[in-house]
Amino acid sequence: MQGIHVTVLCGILMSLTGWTSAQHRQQDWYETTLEYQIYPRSFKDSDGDGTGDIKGIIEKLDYLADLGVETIWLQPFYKSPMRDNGYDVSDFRAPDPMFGSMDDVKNMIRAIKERGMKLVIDFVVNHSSDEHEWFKLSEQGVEPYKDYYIWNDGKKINETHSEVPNNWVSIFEGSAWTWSPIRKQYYYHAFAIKQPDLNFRNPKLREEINNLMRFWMDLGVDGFRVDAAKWLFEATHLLDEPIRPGRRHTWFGMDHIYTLSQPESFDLAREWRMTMEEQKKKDGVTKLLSIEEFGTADYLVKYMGNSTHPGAQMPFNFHFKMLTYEATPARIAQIIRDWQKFLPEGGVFNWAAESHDRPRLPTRMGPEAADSWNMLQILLPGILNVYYGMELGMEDCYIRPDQRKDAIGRNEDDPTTRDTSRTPMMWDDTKNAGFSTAEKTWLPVHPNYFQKNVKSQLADPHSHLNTFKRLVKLRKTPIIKLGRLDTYVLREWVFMYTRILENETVLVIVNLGTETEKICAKNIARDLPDSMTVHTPSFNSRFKIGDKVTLTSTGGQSCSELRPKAGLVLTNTPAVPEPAVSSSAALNHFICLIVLAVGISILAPGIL
Ligand SMILES: *[C@@H]1O[C@H](CO)[C@@H](O)[C@H](O)[C@H]1NC(C)=O
Ligand SMILES: *[C@@H]1O[C@H](CO)[C@@H](O)[C@H](O)[C@H]1NC(C)=O
Ligand SMILES: *[C@@H]1O[C@H](CO)[C@@H](O)[C@H](O)[C@H]1NC(C)=O
Ligand SMILES: CC(=O)N[C@H]1CO[C@H](CO)[C@@H](O)[C@@H]1O
Ligand SMILES: [Ca+2]
Ligand SMILES: [Ca+2]
Repeated sequence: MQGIHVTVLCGILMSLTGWTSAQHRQQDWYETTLEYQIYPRSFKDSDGDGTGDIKGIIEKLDYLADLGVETIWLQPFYKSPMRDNGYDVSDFRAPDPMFGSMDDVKNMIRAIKERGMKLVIDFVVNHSSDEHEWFKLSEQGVEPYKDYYIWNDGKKINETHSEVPNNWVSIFEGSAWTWSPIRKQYYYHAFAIKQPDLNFRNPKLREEINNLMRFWMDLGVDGFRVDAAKWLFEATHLLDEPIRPGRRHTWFGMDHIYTLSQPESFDLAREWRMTMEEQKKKDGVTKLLSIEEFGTADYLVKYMGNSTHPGAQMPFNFHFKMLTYEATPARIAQIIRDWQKFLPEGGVFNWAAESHDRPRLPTRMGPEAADSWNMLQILLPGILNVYYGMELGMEDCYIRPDQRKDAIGRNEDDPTTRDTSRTPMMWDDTKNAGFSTAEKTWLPVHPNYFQKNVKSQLADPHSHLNTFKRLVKLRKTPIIKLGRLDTYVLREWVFMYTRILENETVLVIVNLGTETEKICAKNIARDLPDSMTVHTPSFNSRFKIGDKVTLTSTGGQSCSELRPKAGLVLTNTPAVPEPAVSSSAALNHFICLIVLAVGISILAPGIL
């Protein structure tokens, strides 16, 4: 703990004085942060009701700190009637009792800070629940709430009747307009009837949302993640949306040119960032704005703004999440190069290969590829988002229709449910994987928990978890934080990249195919040495830490071979690297302590 405090103090000191290391630009905390995504229902149940909660998260913070997590992203925990898994918020300023009390939230924030970690929370402001106070007051026409939502008279048919304003449909059910008998107008809802959309064209509502951000930042929250930002604005002209030729008048049959991805959402991102920059002036800590919208890199970077008008530092990069075992190294290299090409100056990369909306990596790629994909992600530059359980190689779990909770795929004709990747975290081999003492958990625990759990993997030096931790340690060294990145397609199914800083090289090489492959890396990256040392092998690679790997077949040597789905992290440092604390980090610490001591003696001479 002491070390953490010194680091935190030094971080503050360095950012206050603008002091940077002689060699490298000082990076802000978010630029390389390892963010761990917690789905609160599924992480840890503290009270035995079968559902994860805030106290459960507090219990497991030491585990996360030990894992090397720097930022926690907590998915919705707000008060909600839970018609859409908590994405229908009835109070944006309080947790749902299912998850705990406001005191629990405050304790959690304090406990996160004590461990030197940051907290980012989900911000679900496309709509509220119709049970939210704002909606009830809006329905009654009470100011300032009157225009917090999108109201419309509809098309008048005769004296007593009107019909919906246009052909817009909701993704969940029928028309996107629902009649309020109280207000005698229609309100717009892109999702369920119980999820009226907020009106971001109303300055009063926008200020209300800015205040909401201030409320959470004052409590210690370090950032917000805004999911599905393409839903934030709708065109004001209310023209009908085109139905695609030969398709039906349903959400999936239409082109959503007026209800999705309106350009105003970029302005809104900049407005939110301004609110967050104001807060930074108060406490000196940069806040992280993360915006999710599916799109190509050139489109998503628009959310980042520019140096005078900054926007979201993290427009969520979805591209790895969509890949399956069919994704070729050429495709992976292209994703990385697109981001390299479009990233604005001063912008940072972000990566995420799993989420609560997609099947987990080992399910999409094959369980043998778990370590390889962790190598691939963890050693890239920028922000990395890790979905809980990824460190264990957790797989999707079959969920029978009678067990489903997701609003999508709840009925039997619709096989798509996202519940399969939302099952409880697996802590040990006791009942319910140590997640809960309940008879029945909210979703079933994956039956493989007796093998794949934190406790057993911590005890096994070759487990996914220990490999993950080793990679995370390497991630925190200067070469991964600052080194240059070059990607290569070595063979049709072998992907590799190098990270180079001064005279040091890290080579990540993964075989994503189904055959054993020769890895003659020097053929395409000529500056590489003839052979390198294994820093981290995947569990299925047959290599050990410290082994030599030959990368060329010149001079009577023969290139090493890599098994299907196996991966290696290689270095050019001869001895087995000890990435824990580099000497320059130790020196920084030392200088900081001196500066700190001098600072204290100047500010408070009485103490020393
Ligand atoms: C108005 O239109 C509605 C719906 O078509 C119809 O049921 C109703 O009888 C009409 N009322 C009058 C006064 O014409
Ligand atoms: C930065 O973005 C703002 C807002 O879009 C724009 O007005 C301004 O011209 C941009 N500045 C530069 C240097 O591109
Ligand atoms: C890199 O240079 C440093 C300083 O000259 C030296 O100590 C170190 O051994 C070199 N490392 C490699 C991998 O060559
Ligand atoms: C920006 C925002 O709040 N988007 C939300 C819109 O609604 C869907 C469905 O509830 C959520 O998943 C998004 O987070
Ligand atoms: Ca609980
Ligand atoms: Ca909207």
